[in-house]
Amino acid sequence: MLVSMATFEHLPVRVGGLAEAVTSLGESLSKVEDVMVFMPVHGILQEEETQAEFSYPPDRYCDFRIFVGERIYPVTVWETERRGVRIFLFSNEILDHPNVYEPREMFMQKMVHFTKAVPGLINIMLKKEQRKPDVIHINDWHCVFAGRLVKKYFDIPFIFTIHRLCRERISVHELNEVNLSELVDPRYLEGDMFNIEQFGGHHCDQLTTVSYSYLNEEWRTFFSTFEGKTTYVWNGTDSTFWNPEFLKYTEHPRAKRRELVLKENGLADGVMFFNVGRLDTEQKGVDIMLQAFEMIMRGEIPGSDTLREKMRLIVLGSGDPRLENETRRLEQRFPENMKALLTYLGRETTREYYGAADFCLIPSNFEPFGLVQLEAMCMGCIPIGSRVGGINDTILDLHDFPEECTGRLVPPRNPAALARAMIEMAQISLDNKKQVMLEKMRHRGREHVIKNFNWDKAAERYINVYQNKATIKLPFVSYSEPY
Ligand code: NHF
Repeated sequence: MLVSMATFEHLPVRVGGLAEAVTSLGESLSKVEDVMVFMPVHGILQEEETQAEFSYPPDRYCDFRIFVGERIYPVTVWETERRGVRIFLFSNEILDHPNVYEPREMFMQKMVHFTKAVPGLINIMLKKEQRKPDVIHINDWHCVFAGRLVKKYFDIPFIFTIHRLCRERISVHELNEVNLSELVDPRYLEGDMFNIEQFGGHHCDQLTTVSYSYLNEEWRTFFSTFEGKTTYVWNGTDSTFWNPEFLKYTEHPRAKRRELVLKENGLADGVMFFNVGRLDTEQKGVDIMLQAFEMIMRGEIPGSDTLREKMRLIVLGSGDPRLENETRRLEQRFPENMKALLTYLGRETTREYYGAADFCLIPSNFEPFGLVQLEAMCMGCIPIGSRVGGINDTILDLHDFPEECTGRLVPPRNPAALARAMIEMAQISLDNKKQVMLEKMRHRGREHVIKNFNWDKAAERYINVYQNKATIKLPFVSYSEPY
């Protein structure tokens, strides 16, 4: 089968988890199928990272023109390769813009150019290679219109994966302006606007999202409309990279590594909690975590008066300036307990933190899948996460599954509940009699991820989706499906 994947992110272009997901999936699919990726070039052609990631220099695959509004734009498609995947990078004055999603006006233009350029490439591919993709796998709403046109003009099945619902709408006027009125379908209009994900859901052959719980949570609001052609495919993670064997202090026991890492950050040894990722309120719930930590430090949570001295929190990531300020404020208030690293330190350094911390906090308000909990479990760092989306599907909770547990789940948007779980886990970690139990939990976490959440498994399931063999039946239940 020739699988084509359309996306706005693929390493080295990385804004969020989408890049990791598409890159890793492509790589795993390419072990069994022919895979090509279509992406706007986002101005990365000359960059060092591109040269390291892709075979270089790329070949000029083709040139053609597209009509947008009253203008004709040239498009060049560059072809390169990464670990068995053919990568097609679309370039012109709009598609070269280095920002992926901003500003909105530029991003919308990029989407329009990409929509028109993808069928342009397939047309040329038909002539050059006498073949066309057997499926087009669309990742997130930005590529939906390209999927629709490819299906319409080349009769290629269109698979739509929602990595995160964005509920983005576009006006009929905007589409008319760029001569895409053929996409306007009165059935999906809400006034003058239409919802692009709804449109994608209606036109695709198969609709997927990235976890069972997210599908369940958004069933009523979105997915139920597409019952019968909808399913979920879990993401995976690369357990060969997220591996304690590669740690700088790998020969030391975990407690020693923690002591060293805390010392590097100017903190004395204690119970170490770690949070990594984008500082964001809407999805990632970082504000909830900061509130929970403050409640503990103020002694407001049962048990915290005796334990607060020992609590350590390291926050690694940047984002919303208000949250950055709030994180700094707490750090200044509790300098012996907290360290804020408001930056991105790269995967290798992040791995050192997972390899040293006792617990990883994932306080998301919603999370379609989430990769942090998998990375943490791979590194023996016990996750404490919200009972939502992929976090709920991947962590086996201490109280729900006493024999099989890999972490702790707490209700979302609830700082007191998170704080109580942190105290509970800190008490366990300080109890000598419970060390063996914690060790087992760390070990099981890594095994659980390796077995159930790897990209080869995801690729296998996507192939079933491409062949129309995977849908799930109602009714839903409120807990995860068995693995
Ligand atoms: O892991 C890749 C990622 C997910 O939960 C994540 C998200 C965006 O919000 O599928 O996409």
